[in-house]
Amino acid sequence: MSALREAFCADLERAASTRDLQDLRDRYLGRKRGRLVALLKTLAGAPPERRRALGQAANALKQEIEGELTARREAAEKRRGPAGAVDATLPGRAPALGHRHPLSLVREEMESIFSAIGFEILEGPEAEDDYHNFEALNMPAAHPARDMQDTLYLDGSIPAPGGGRPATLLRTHTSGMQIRYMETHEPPIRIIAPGLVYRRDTPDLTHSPMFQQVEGLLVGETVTMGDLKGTLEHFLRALFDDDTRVEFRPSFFPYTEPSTEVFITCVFCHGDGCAVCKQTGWIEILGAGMVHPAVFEAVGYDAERFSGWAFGIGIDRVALLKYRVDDIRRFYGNDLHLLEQFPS
Ligand code: 2NL
Repeated sequence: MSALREAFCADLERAASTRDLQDLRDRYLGRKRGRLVALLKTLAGAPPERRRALGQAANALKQEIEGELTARREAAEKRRGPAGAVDATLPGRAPALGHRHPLSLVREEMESIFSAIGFEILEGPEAEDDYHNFEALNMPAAHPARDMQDTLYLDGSIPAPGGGRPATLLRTHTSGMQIRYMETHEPPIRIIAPGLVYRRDTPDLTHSPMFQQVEGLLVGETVTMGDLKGTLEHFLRALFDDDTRVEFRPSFFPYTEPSTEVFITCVFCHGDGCAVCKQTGWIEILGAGMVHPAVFEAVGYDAERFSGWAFGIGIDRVALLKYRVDDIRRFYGNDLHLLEQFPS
């Protein structure tokens, strides 16, 4: 009898849940296989003069066990609160973390490469005025780049042929921020301007009316095309591969002279020739050049004293190449199957 009592006490000590308590009740008090029932049965074979005392002791033990089990269960229920209530003692569910957007990953990588070599990061408005987006960049009123085909105007402010009120528009590049910075700061300057830009384009595999760009600008007294080439080569090798080769070919932009379009060895075939690089082994990755004197004049810099270089690179295009994504529209589709593949 006392052995049974000790066994029960030990088991009760180990019971951790209401489930364990129910198990204990079955094992000790169960009608068919309960240990107490088994004990009562053995009493039938005890000497008649002791049977009564043993029966009483067994009943007392039964009540004690029942009492203990009930007390434990009630204590557990009290901790848990009313039925259906939250069990505050359960471990919490881990919150689902979001993921970095591939375009954010590429933008942050570009920002950290330029931060490390002393460039400041600028942010500014997506709604821009005609002057900072075009005029100050040597693109006068009749310039084809200002064509309504390319620019999204705001408030129906499409410029009237004879002038009228100044147009506001969605910036077609982030140059406006750099113009504003030059208006308020003297050289030397080293800045990059990342952000969303807008063009009136029909979406397809490689075009989106909204995309992201990083522009960079460096101005000082002795800045040369050699500085441009060395810095951009460093940038592109840090962004892609250490052994990426970089080629500078002549080009034209209204705001730089001379201008260059910059190619890297194809990230898919490493120069052997494939479908992506159209068998050339090279991929065009950015545009750049020496800042046009007309831009310096617009911001009040002495173009005889100062020189500088600038570049512009599309974040989307880099992300397509780096992450082997086949369609720029995927970056703006909010599709979790794409987004969940990138880190938190
Ligand atoms: C491209 C390349 C480019 C710039 C952007 C720039 C900015 C200022 C002054 C001079 Cl404030 N230039 N930006 C220069 C060269 C190229 O973009 O592929 N654009 C579509």
